[in-house]
Amino acid sequence: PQDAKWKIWSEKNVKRTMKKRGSNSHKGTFGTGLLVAGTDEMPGSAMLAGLGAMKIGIGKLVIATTPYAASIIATRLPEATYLHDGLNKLAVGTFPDGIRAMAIGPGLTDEKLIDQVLENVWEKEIPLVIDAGALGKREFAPRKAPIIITPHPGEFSRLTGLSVKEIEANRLEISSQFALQKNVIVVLKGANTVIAFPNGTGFINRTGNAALAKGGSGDTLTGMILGLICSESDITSAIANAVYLHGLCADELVKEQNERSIVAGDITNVLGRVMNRLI
Ligand code: NPW
Ligand code: AMP
Ligand code: MG
Repeated sequence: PQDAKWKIWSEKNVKRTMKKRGSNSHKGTFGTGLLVAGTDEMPGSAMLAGLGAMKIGIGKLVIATTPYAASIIATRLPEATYLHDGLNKLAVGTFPDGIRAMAIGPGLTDEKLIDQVLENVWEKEIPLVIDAGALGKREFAPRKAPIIITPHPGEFSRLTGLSVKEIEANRLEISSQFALQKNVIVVLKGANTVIAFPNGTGFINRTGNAALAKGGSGDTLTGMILGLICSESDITSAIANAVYLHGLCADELVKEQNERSIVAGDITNVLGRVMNRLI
């Protein structure tokens, strides 16, 4: 990028900002995250996000989802705990204790309930990741704790009213303007994912490839972002590292398999291997 306010997030940055866990650390050190995701029709979205959060190092994870989705997810992710009918419970204000960060959206469809949940968490001082089904057009009222939105260009088009073509032609400027105007952190996905901060600065990510152009990749990323903002102290590098590692896993996977055959669930299978090279 020509502009000094934009920086490419590099391997060097990852190595500088991600550290080994302290030998005296315990699960409480790495925080409890709340993932609000998944429906009976899309249980996999919550499973993929859950795997992302847990395999990147979160301490504990609560998944608010339907009982049916929970029963499926728990077979692959018994390490998480579940808030049955979580969307309904959170909508009436029942909120689990000790939550350090929250992500909402993958696989969700009930806009009315989502809006109620968002209203209830708006005053809570925890970082909030908003993705997929929770990315409806909204005002983004002032909030003390950070808001991170993770749209793909189609979702960003719905949020901004601009066409996908306009967005793709001007990714840096448009995401940066939105971040500044709404005071949110924008993760505009797609090849060369852009991370724009409300202070006008931003990062560009160079990892990742077309193997990620498949259902569930974004859900996995949302979980990875939740996992790192919960377990790392600096939110800026936590978001950038999650995006970097998500792409790096895909770059690792294409060494062994054709990009067509890679599925979103493969991403977290190699996450531990790629992190071992960096941390
Ligand atoms: P097109 O098709 O290119 O003309 P939607 P979604 C447009 C859940 N999932 N990247 C595109 O236009 C998610 O979590 C569950 C992507 C189309 O009009 C959500 O809750 C899975 N799209 C829900 O499904 C696996 C682009 O945007 C629209 C684009 C819907 O999410 C799959 C697509 O967006 C999925 O993750 C771009 N670069 N550019 C599961 N296994 O449970 C333009 N578009 O309608 O929000 O659909 O992203 O699939
Ligand atoms: P979603 O559309 O929400 O499932 O998110 C897709 C994820 O895959 C995002 O993290 C994108 O950045 C990533 N992705 C999709 N296509 C590509 C591509 N061609 N190159 C790099 N990353 C991609
Ligand atoms: Mg998505």
